[in-house]
Amino acid sequence: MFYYDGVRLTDRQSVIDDMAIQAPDVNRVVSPDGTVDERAVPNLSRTEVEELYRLQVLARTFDEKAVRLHRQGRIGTYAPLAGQEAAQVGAAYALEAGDYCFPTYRDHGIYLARGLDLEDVLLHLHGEGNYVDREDPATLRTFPPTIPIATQLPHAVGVGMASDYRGDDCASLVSFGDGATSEGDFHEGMNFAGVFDAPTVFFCQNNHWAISVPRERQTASATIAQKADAYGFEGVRVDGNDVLAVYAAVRDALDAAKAGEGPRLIEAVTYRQGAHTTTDDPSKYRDDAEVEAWRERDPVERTREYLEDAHDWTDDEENELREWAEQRVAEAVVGVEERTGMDVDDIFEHVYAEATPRLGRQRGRVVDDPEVDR
Ligand SMILES: Cc1ncc(C[n+]2csc(CCOP(=O)(O)OP(=O)(O)O)c2C)c(N)n1
Ligand SMILES: [Mg+2]
Repeated sequence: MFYYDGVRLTDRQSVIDDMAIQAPDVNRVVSPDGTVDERAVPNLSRTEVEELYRLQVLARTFDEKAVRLHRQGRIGTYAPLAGQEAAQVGAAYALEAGDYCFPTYRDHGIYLARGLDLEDVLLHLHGEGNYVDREDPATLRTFPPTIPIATQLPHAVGVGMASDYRGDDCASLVSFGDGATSEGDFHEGMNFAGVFDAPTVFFCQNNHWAISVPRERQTASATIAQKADAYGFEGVRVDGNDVLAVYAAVRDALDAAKAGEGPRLIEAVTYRQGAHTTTDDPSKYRDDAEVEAWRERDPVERTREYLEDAHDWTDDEENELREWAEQRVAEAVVGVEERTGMDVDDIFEHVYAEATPRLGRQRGRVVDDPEVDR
């Protein structure tokens, strides 16, 4: 059992509130119990809803494989996305090709939904490539994942403002976590966006943890969405495990941004089912009961049940999809492992346009070192 300031972590009010099926301030289309708010269902065809499900299954399958690959020493440290599939896929699916997207280290689902090849995502985890190497970055409009927390927010606002000045009909979407809201860059980005009416959607995946720091130690605000008030624009809360609700909220915010209505903050209430990364052990700081309670609200399951009820999704279609996902992931692993790999001195690339003297000296030492396995 884990306590913070005498409060048992599983009894935390915000976690209980966020789990409440009828929490009044959380927008939902499909409730955890399967009830559908028909008025809120976005206008998507069966094929499109199927695509939202297919991408979540692919993300989950990829995620499970990546954790195993790390355990076998075949990739570097990995940040699992399990539990956040609906948030990531729903948000990325709402983007149009011309929009810009700024994901983080946990957003593998955003990359997949944005159309990146699985191999490109895996390549980065191999220590090679930066997600966009094999694509034309100008057409992809999706940036490499940011690891320094919140630094991507001012970038996304800058890109939004630039698009606005140029009169381009597009918006930028920036993804970040609950922990990122404590960073200066969060406030600077939000402030600029509010003052300059940037067409930027701030998409916060509140997964209730920032490594071992629980949500209520992150901020004394009742919600993350309400932080938008201070910057003069709207903040909304959405059930992050409800893919249709996430899609609808992000689509609405992007449309408003493109119509000149300025920025919006979306708090997607979700949960990090796994470890922070494959080098973290969450059993040291959180109760299994909390994890179990959120597993019962699994986003992938919820979408499948909705597809069955609303679109007669069959067992055969389900089995076919699962096999397809397993095969796609297996092929990507083979494809990446067959590559010859990178040269050790490549690690000195991509920091500065021209190496600084110190970096040059370091590179020289590595290149000359007979111990380095090239
Ligand atoms: C500027 C900065 N400070 C600290 C860290 C170390 N760090 C890595 S992940 C993380 C927690 C981030 O939590 P959150 O924003 O909620 O995202 P999540 O990992 O839950 O997706 C921290 C503090 C970092 N990467 N960058
Ligand atoms: Mg978090």
